[in-house]
Order: sequence, then C-alpha cells, then structure tokens
Amino acid sequence: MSFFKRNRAELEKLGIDIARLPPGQYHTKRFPVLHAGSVPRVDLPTWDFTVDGLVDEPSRWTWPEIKAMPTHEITADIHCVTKWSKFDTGWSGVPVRQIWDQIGAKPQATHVMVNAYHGFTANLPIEDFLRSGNLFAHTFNGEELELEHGFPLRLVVPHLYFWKSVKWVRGFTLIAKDEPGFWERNGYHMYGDPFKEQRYWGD
Ligand SMILES: Nc1nc2c(c(=O)[nH]1)N[C@H]1C(S)=C(S)[C@@H](COP(=O)(O)O)O[C@H]1N2
Ligand SMILES: [Mo]
Repeated sequence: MSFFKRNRAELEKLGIDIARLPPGQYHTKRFPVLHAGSVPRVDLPTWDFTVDGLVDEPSRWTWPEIKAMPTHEITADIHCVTKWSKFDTGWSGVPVRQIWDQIGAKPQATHVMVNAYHGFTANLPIEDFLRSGNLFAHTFNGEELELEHGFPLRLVVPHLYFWKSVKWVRGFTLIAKDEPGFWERNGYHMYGDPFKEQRYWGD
C-alpha cells in the first residue's frame, strides 16, 4: 500500500471523516515549520500593526493594544500546499472582522495584501479574509504562539492553503484588484482552495 493510502486508512482508524482530508494531502500530528527566509527578530515595544491602502485613514495599533482586544477561539483543520494537513488545531486571537470594523474601508476595495516582516505578503479577496472564524492569532493550543510559528501574531485562514496564513503579520493593505503576494508571484495559485487542489499557477 502506498504512503498516501496507508495514511488515509489511519484516519479511518482514528475515526476522522476522510472527507476532511483534501485531495493529494496526508495528515500529520506534527506541526512542521515552513517559511521563506529567516525567522524575524521581534521587538514588542516597537512592534505595530498597521492597516493602509483604500481606507479613510491608516490605522495603527501597538502590541499592548492588540493584546487587550477581545479574543475568539477556533478549532480548525489546516492544509499546507506541501501536502501535510493537520486536524483540530486550536487558535485564539482577535477576529479579523473585529479589526475590519474599525478601519473605514473604502467601497472600491476588493482584496487585501497581508504584510509581514521581511516583506512577506499574501493576497486574499475581502470576502475570504472576513470569513467568520478567521483570526489574527496569538495563541496556539492554549500556549503563546512560538516564534517559528509566527510570534507574536499570525493570520489564520483555515479554508485556504496555509501559505495564506501569514506568520509574523504586521498589518494589511486594502487594494482595488487582485495582486499576487510573495508565493503567488513564485508559482502558487492566486486563490488556493485545498479542496479544489489549487496549488500552482494553472491549477
Ligand atoms: N511571514 C511568513 N508567513 C508565512 C510563510 C512565510 O514564508 N513567511 N509561509 C507560509 C507557508 S508556505 C506555510 S505552509 C505556513 C506554515 O506555517 P507553520 O510554519 O506555522 O507550519 O506559513 C505561511 N506563512
Ligand atoms: Mo506552505
């Protein structure tokens, strides 16, 4: 039996509905670390979160201000384009919607470019960005987010491939048309639905 077949059989034994595993994926209990470049040096006293682009006025929050916001918890399955999926991950943080309601978005805005340290970016349609359950998370499975997984804050958008879930997030820019972010310029799909296997350009 192939690795993928065995892995799927394992899921059945665990009592996990096979329909939760997107095509071409295998499940793992590990939490692999994946990113381009190096882990940033994070300095919380000077850290900020900024929203700009098609807004009435840019907004800025400090780390204590973000940490003081009401939080929400989700449990979600995550799917990495490199083929691992992880079930029932627990996240807590600030709902994307909660930030959105404070920024004065202009009606021309259709997409966001999410920004992180080292110039890393990812593009998302607003509708997908604002899905209920999406978080700017600072907590993973009840513990402070680890540096390698995006400390102090990462985006979590579970319904798209995990490269959209930007680690070390520093804010986002509202834009009037879809534009490719970092991985999208380098061969990854503009949208990235794991259940449609939208991995690369042309998928
Ligand atoms: N800032 C930043 N965020 C990033 C990336 C990156 O290179 N830089 N890689 C993405 C990719 S490709 C994946 S699969 C996930 C991996 O998250 P993890 O290391 O917590 O598993 O982070 C995403 N977020
Ligand atoms: Mo990835």
